[in-house]
Amino acid sequence: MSKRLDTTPKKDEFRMPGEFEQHKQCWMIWPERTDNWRLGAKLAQKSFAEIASAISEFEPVTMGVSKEQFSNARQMLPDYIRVVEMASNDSWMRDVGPTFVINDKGEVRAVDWKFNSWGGLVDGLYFPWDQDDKIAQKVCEIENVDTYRTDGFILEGGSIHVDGEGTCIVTEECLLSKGRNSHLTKEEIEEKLKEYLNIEKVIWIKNGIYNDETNGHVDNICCFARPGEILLAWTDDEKDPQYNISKSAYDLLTNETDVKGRKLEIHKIHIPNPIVITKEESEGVDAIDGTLPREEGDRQAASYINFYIANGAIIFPLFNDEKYDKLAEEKLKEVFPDRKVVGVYAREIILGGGNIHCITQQQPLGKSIG
Ligand code: KQY
Repeated sequence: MSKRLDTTPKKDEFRMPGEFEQHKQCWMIWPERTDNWRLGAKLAQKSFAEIASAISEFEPVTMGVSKEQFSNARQMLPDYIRVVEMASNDSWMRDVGPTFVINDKGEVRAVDWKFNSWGGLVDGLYFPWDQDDKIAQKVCEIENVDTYRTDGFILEGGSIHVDGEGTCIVTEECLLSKGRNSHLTKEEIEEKLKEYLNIEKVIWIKNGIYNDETNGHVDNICCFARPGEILLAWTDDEKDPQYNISKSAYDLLTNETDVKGRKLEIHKIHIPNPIVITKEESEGVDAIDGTLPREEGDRQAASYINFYIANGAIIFPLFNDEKYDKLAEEKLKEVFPDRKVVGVYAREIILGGGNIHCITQQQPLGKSIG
């Protein structure tokens, strides 16, 4: 049985592990909404199936699927991927799923953040979001994991990255956005992160990737490879609007230390050449009031940082970019010499507003019941 707890992970000595620590499994949600995914979501489903299959070479994958899509998903996914019926509003497990925390005994619990579609009625991406806000609890019911619910504090999993040793990175653009916790000061938000992730230091970079519809989630611009080491999305093109954003993050991170006093080693990964929505792609998306439109010519927030760290592997997005796909792969191999680096073509995912990290959520290997 999964219980709601009224303490906090910090009080109970549970911490969020780094993504590079060992996993029990990966969670995903099947895409189907036709106002976000073009051509009835068929192409996105194929991409999600490819990503799930790539991850399942390294750790078990569970896919949440609506009752309408259950049979289709079941036949599109290999047998060894577990498929469970789960209502949702879309398919961003990183943001709507639980943030798992562990303690020194290997017990696993989870934080169930309140979710409001990346900005609620201020600048949220679709309405309603009531089913998405129940996903974390549903996952934890299936896994018999007790949860900390943060009513009164809104957060998505893609807006935080931790090193598992007490340091967290976030962007001001996202965590201080009007549509999330505008009733709280920056210091109060920092206190919430400290309580629920059991960290002691928050590093605030200013912005995320240019034009990122999540108000600049950190998981698209930088992440920890391991404690003390960071990967940062970069461009050498000073005319690109991404240049000043990445330069400002680089300067800030270069002068920062983590909670243990270590200087951060920063690895730059160049973004792909600009990716824009074509006329055909735009016309394939249903227009619905209340959902962010997908318009021809819109630049996508494409970045290779949006990869998933699986047990023994890195699953990263490819964009068919002749130069930068290869460079990203080489850099990832250099930074993660002990992991297999696997690229999966992910244009369909970026057209929906995110990438591989945004559609996955790791569950740490602990000794949770069930
Ligand atoms: O990138 C993400 N973490 C989520 C993007 C949501 C896009 C909704 N259309």
